[in-house]
Amino acid sequence: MDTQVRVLGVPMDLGADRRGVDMGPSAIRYGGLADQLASAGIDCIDGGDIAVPRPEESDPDAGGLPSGRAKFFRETKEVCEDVATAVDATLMDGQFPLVLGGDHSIGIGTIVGAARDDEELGVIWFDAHGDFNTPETTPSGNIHGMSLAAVLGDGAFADHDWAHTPAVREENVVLVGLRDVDDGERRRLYESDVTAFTMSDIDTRGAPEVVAEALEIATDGTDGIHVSLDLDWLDPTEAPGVGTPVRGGVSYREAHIAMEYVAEYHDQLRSMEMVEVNPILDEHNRTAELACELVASAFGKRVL
Ligand code: 4U7
Ligand code: MN
Ligand code: MN
Ligand code: MN
Repeated sequence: MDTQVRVLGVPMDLGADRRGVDMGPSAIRYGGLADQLASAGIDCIDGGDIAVPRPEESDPDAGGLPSGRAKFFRETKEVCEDVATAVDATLMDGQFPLVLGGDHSIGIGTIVGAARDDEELGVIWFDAHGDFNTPETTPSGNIHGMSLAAVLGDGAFADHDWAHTPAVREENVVLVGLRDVDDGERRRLYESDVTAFTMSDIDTRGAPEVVAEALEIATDGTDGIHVSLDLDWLDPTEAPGVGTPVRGGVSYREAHIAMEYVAEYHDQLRSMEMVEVNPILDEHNRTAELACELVASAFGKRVL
C-alpha cells in the first residue's frame, strides 16, 4: 500500500467495566507498531491520542439513558464524534486511518468517520462477541457490547439520534469468530441481514475459507471496507491481555492468515482499528505486540 498511515489513539474505557483498556494505545505503540509497519513497507505518522474523559469525572447516568442501559452514553457519544472527525480528516488528507483502542465503543466513531454519505461501506468485525446488544437487550450496560448495533442505528440508539450510519448496510456487515453471544443479541442477529461466522464455522471450514467469504460479502457492491479487530477474537493463550477473554478463539496462525487475506484487498481497505488491548491483564505486553504483528500482516508484510 502506498498510502501513508496515520495512527490515532483513543484511550477509551468508558464503554467497558474493566479499567485498563485506556492504556491500550500506549501499549500498542510500545509494542513496536511503527517498526512493524515499516517492516511491511508502510510509511506512518502518529496523530497522537484523542482526549477521553476519566470515568471518575463523568456521570454514567448522564445523557438520557439510565446507566443500566448504556453507561456513559453522553461521554461515549462525544468521544465517538471526535474519533469520527479525526478519521474523516485523515481520509480527506489522503491518509489511511489506523485507530488504536481503547474499548470497542470507539468503533462507532471510526465507522461513522470512515463512512461517506454517497457511498457504501462494508465492515468486517473480528470478535469473540457479537457487540450487537442494544440498550434494550444489554445485560451489562456497557457500550462496547453494543457498538455494531449502534452503527446500524438499532434500538435506543435511533431514538437518541446517535450513530446511524446509512452508508453501512446489514448485508455488508460480517462478524467473524463468535463464541459468546447473549440471548438478546442472538435473536437480533437472526432477525438481521448481518452475516455471522462462529468459531464452529472456522473449525469446520477453516479460517481461510471463512475469511475469504467474509471479504467477499463486505466488498460486494461496496466502495470500501472497514476492518475492526477486537483482540479477544484470538484465543486467550495468544492474547491474554484483553478485558473479556473467551476460550476457544482463533490461533496465532489463523489470525495471521486472516490478516494476509485482508491485505489482498488493500485497494478496498479504507480504515482499520485494533481494540480491547488491556495491558494490566497482559503478560509482558505480548497481546499488544501481537496486535502490531497482525497490523503488519494486514498491510502486506511478507516473509519472502
Ligand atoms: B467486546 C457482553 F454480556 N456481551 O454486552 C456485553 F457478555 O467489545 C460482552 O466484544 C461484550 O469486548 C463484550 O456486555 C464487548 C456480555
Ligand atoms: Mn468487541
Ligand atoms: Mn465521513
Ligand atoms: Mn469482544
